[in-house]
Amino acid sequence: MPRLLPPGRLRPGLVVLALLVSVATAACSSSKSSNSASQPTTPSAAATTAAATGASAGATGGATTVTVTETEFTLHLSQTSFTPGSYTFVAKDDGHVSHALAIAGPGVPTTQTGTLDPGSSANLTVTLQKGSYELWCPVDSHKSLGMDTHIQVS
Ligand SMILES: [Cu+2]
Repeated sequence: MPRLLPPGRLRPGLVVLALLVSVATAACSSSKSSNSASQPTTPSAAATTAAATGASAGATGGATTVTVTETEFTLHLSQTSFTPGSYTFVAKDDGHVSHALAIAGPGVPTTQTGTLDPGSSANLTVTLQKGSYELWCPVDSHKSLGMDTHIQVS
């Protein structure tokens, strides 16, 4: 291997380090450059199509936000009438103990937030179809204590 640097000008340790770095860099770039997905797809076109489809279907665009206020031991939803579409449930722990929010129903396997401390909140975005969905607090036995409700999407 030819010398890359005049040995007299650098301390041996630095030369070794420089060689190691260049070898590592070469190995890294050669292994990555083979056939990694350097394919810049065109998400803008897809987004445009989706937006157009949504508009023709009469959707408002983004998800509808529904606030779910959690206290001991009830759930209060800011709206109770639902049509199919995308919804973001904002779970707000307005109580004195930790809560969380779970939802399940057609097309939505059980999905839940992490545990919320009192005063905090978390989002749960799901796509609702026609049918019945259940929302509940999965913490301890809160569900059986009353933190359980069903919504009808029609
Ligand atoms: Cu709870």
